[in-house]
Order: sequence, then C-alpha cells, then structure tokens
Amino acid sequence: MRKFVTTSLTLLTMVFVVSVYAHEQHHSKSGKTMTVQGEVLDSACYFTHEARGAEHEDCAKKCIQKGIPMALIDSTGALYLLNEDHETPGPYNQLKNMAAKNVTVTGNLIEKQGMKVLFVQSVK
Ligand SMILES: [Cu+2]
Repeated sequence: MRKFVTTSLTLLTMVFVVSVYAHEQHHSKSGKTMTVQGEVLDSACYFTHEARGAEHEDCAKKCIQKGIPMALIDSTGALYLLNEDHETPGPYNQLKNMAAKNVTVTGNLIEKQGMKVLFVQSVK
C-alpha cells in the first residue's frame, strides 16, 4: 500500500512538472522578446483622428482609464497594441498612467493577421 501511494505521488508530480514545462514552452514559443521606444496612445483617438502628443494627454488619460486599449507608436510610425503579460501585470498597469509619454517597453511580441501585439514585461 505504501509503495502504491509513493508511486502514485511520484507519477502525479511527474505529470505536474511536465504540464508546467509544456505551459512555459507554449509561452516562449509564441513570440519573441522585443524592446520598442515610443509614445503611449489611446487607440480610440489615434485611430479615429490621429490624436496624440502633449495636447492630447488629458483625453488620452481619460480614454485609457475608461478601458480603451493602449497602443505604442515608434518613431517610424509602427504601431503596437499593448497587452498585459499575465505573469507580470505590474508594468502594463504602470503604462495606464503614462498616456502621451515617451517610454521604452520590453515585452513579448506576437504578430497575427498583420497585427502586432506587445505583451508588456518591463517599462522604462
Ligand atoms: Cu482620447
């Protein structure tokens, strides 16, 4: 009986370790780490009337607080939708107070159907 319990526990541990490993692999395979320097935009005002910069800061803050998705635009005009990395939500939340500011964001970049999404891991 004791041997049965020990064997069962060992098997359970192995299953757990393998599934955790598979999960990690899934994460690292689905994108690439990238650092982007640019301005934090509220996507609603940028997409509808290209609003950005210091004059738009107050509006951008309100839009972002309402939950409108944030985007980052770099000096070449490339746009990245910003998203939360579930394992490190802090830096993404920090960006919500940085509307219209120039920031350096490092994260996991996933590109699908022509859309670039940066899962924020750190902010400078
Ligand atoms: Cu706005």
